[in-house]
Amino acid sequence: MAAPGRLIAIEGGEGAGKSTQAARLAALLGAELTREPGGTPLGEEVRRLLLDPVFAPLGDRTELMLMLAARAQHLAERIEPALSAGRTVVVDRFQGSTLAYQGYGRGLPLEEVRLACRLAAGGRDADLNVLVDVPVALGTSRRTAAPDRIEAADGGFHERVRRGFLAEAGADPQHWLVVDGSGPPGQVAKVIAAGVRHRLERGAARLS
Ligand code: Z5A
Repeated sequence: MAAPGRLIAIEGGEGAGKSTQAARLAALLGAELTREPGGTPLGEEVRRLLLDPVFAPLGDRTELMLMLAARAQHLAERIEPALSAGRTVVVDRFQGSTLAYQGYGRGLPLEEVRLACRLAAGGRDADLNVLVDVPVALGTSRRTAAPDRIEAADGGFHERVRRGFLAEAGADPQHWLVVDGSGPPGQVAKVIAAGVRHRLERGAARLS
């Protein structure tokens, strides 16, 4: 039987360059690449509902529960089978985003959000979270389309999200790697690759 694979989450605010970096890292590691909300047919449908401005304003707890419903299905259908088969999975956003957006950003009590995450994910969390950090204004300036429902929240919300990510990373440095995302994509990718390798060699997480 294969040794279980490892789950690496790429996190950050809007326009940080997460999707770009998640794709590069997955290619480098030969890992499975997926995203949240999404990653399964049901999850992608939930994502469409979550991001559609037509549903604004959506209740904060409704938003949390939809994010977590998509995650539960993602884990059951895709992530857990891949990890069990010994594959490394790179996921573009995971639990760190729920804490940052629904906890710090929306203001839901953090301990309730943590508990709800544990319930939805059966206790599964990323072995390593890579936070691609950029100032909010830089992330917003990289927007190429009309803002979706969550992007359209005010600047104060996005500042709280950024502070939330940094707080979570600062509180658990063993499971978080913080990378400055303001340089060119190739340069950011090199820093992530070196940081992930270093963590894996140190044993904080292990590649399959
Ligand atoms: N959300 C949540 O609230 N709770 C949860 O639990 C989860 C998610 C899981 C959708 O996610 C929303 O879901 C998200 C949080 C919420 N809402 N917000 N805001 P998403 O990942 O699809 O949303 P996003 O952050 O808005 O994606 P994004 O704007 O596409 O950002 P990105 O993935 O960080 O960046 P990118 O796609 O790699 O790049 C964006 C553009 O910048 C693109 O034109 C690139 O070519 C360019 N780019 C990328 N890197 C660079 C660098 N280094 N320099 C210059 N330009 C760059």
